Amino acid sequence: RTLVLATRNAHKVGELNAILAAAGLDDFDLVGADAFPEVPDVVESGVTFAENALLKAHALAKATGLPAVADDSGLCVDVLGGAPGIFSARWAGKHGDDRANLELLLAQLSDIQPPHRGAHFACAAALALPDGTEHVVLGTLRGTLRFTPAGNGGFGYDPILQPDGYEVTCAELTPDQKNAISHRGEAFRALVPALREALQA
Ligand code: ITT
Repeated sequence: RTLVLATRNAHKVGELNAILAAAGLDDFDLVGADAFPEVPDVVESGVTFAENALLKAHALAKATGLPAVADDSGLCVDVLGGAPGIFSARWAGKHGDDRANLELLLAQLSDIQPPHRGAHFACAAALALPDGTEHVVLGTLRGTLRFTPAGNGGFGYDPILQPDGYEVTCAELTPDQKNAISHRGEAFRALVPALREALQA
């Protein structure tokens, strides 16, 4: 059985492989969107994580005739009213420039003192089937934003988010530790029953 992963973000692919394998879902081939270069990227025109995840999953399921999963995710900062949110990957202008995005955000928050530095990661995990059937679930990870980055693990804003109940940032956790508590782990574990059904069909 083949499941198509509607993402070009290599960090997400790595985390998803580990999350789904740990959930006991390892009897299928996970193929990335890069295996279908003829399928154009969708415009992420939704206004929520769920809408964008569904747009990405449906586009690939329709184009390939295979079940497709997508992840739309980001960091939502309390004092910024939830920004960067769905714009997290291009907050500083250039899509996927993690370092610039993180530095701009830290600069914007330089005057904000605890306890006003609360934020959460959010992830919408979507599954779409070629017949148009869809499932979407959300996961979150709540924490506090540091003033300076710490750690080399993970990606994106991981070096500045310290999860509630931890003294380290997400980038200082091991991959397994991060996946066990992360927004992505929570969302994709909730999607597992629908994934099993789709893969057995
Ligand atoms: P695809 O659309 O191809 O999946 P993308 O990187 O464009 O890849 P998104 O639009 O969902 O994906 O943006 C996700 C951004 O949110 C990502 O670039 C990070 O800045 C941030 N982000 C998401 N999950 C994160 C995590 O686990 N740790 C740190 N930052 C994360």
